[in-house]
Amino acid sequence: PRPSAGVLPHIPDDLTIPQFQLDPQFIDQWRPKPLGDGPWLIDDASGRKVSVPQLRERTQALANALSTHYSIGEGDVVLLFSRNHVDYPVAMWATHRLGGIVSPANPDFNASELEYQLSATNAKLLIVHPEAVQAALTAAKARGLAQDRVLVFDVDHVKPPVPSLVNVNSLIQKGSRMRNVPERILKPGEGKTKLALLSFSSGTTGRPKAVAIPHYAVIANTLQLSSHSRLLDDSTKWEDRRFRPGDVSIGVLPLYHIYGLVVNLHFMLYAGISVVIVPKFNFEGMLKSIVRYKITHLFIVPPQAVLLCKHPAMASYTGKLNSVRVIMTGAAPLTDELNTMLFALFPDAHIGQGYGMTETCTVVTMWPIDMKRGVSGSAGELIPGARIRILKPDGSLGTYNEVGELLVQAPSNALAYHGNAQATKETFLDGGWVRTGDEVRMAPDGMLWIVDRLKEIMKVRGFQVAPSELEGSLLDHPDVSDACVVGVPDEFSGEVPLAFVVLSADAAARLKKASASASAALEDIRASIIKGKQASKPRWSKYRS
Ligand code: AYL
Repeated sequence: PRPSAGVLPHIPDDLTIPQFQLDPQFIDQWRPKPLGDGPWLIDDASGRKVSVPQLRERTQALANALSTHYSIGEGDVVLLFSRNHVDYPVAMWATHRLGGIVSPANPDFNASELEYQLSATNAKLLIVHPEAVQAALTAAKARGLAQDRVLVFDVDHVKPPVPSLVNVNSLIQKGSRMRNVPERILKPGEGKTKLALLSFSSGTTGRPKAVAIPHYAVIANTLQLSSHSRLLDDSTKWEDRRFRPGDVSIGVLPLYHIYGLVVNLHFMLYAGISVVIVPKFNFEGMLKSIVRYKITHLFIVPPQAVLLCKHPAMASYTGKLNSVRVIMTGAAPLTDELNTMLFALFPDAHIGQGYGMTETCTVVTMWPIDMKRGVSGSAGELIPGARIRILKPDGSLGTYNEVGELLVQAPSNALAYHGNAQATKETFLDGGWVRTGDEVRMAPDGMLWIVDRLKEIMKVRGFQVAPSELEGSLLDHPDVSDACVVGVPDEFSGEVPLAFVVLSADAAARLKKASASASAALEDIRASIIKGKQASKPRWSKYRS
């Protein structure tokens, strides 16, 4: 660490996430005093605010109902299949209060993708967004889960397609009239192994796997970020603070992904910063909300930076976005060009990158907080508590300026791939080191540069895409006998998949015939053009199929 780096405080290993995040005896002990009665979670569309004490009450009430009516308890997995929602954290923390584990899923999954996650986690209950009900019911049925194990978040003006399903709000009402169920208390040290989350990641290869994340990991990363950003250091002047109680961030990142969940929810609330909860990212909607809520903090992925730099709607927002003081991108590389454009667009803001992965329960490096801007192109410096090794291709350890695979040891590291000993052995090494599959170089000034991705995974709009999963889908098609998927660069998405396929003999024969007809059609058209006549429609349509 540089001499000016933050000091890591004690990381409690006997607290659950909701105790740490919601209970005044813990949160008030460490975090800076909030301003007024904030921070809040704010529903983007309605502007409805929920304070931390209200979150605590709703969490307790839902825990009462989940325990009494659904018998959720020690070790049970609750799968959240939803867009962002103000009750998303309530559902998560209620499960934690009961000793349960939360597995967050991408709300755009189809029924078979969800079924895979349900089966990998052996989930007992699904809490879903009304738009995701159909897929949830199909997947639940395939897994033999009864329909009444699907609960629905309440969304104004959106009626769930199956009215008989129970909604979360009514359960909270019921639970608030019940006697409080006892909460799960951890023994000293137990936080390091007691699972809180099963988040999905492919790691270095193959299909997504359930990453076993204990309570301690989320608390650790929150405190690491706090110390990196000098949140707990009273000597940092107010004007120099990047994160101040009373600030407002916008939650356009999905909460089912670790970046949104840890950085934009747990770290923000801990820092006393409110979060505007946005169910679905929409660029012009985000601009309107930045103005409406005077947003100070933007946590985004590079494609959203592309929009900020290049979207035509930005023309009508000149001078209107100056409430924004901090912009952090992460989850995929940010090009030098975009970095420079962002600096020009927000000349007064602190702008930089963070780097990390689901397996390290989020942030490993971040731009140096005492610098106004990160070094363009660099992922920043290690945050307190994180240690790295650089493994050179010959198997020896590298030093500054040498390129090799990054290994990370951090208090926030996950424990394993749940139920997958083989994959665990390859990624979670002895001594608590996680293999990242990223090729990096550390400059002598402590800045980390991500040089390349050694692993098979591609990053499409910041999301992991496993080529092997797409190859598997292609191989399911009767006309395909082999397939290979690679990533190709794309200005907006970072990367997009490109598939090469070998057709089955039968399909190849059909294609040959079709292309012979297509060439004949083209010949006809060319001939007719040469003759100065337009190709007649009926003749063309004969070949089109
Ligand atoms: P997962 N630059 C280049 N590649 C990156 C960066 C970055 N700044 N951040 C993440 N990646 C890639 O689990 C890298 O290949 O991320 C890494 O192994 O979906 C992979 O993404 C991890 O993919 C932040 C903001 C961490 C975001 C994140 C993303 C964590 C989840 C820290 O400050």
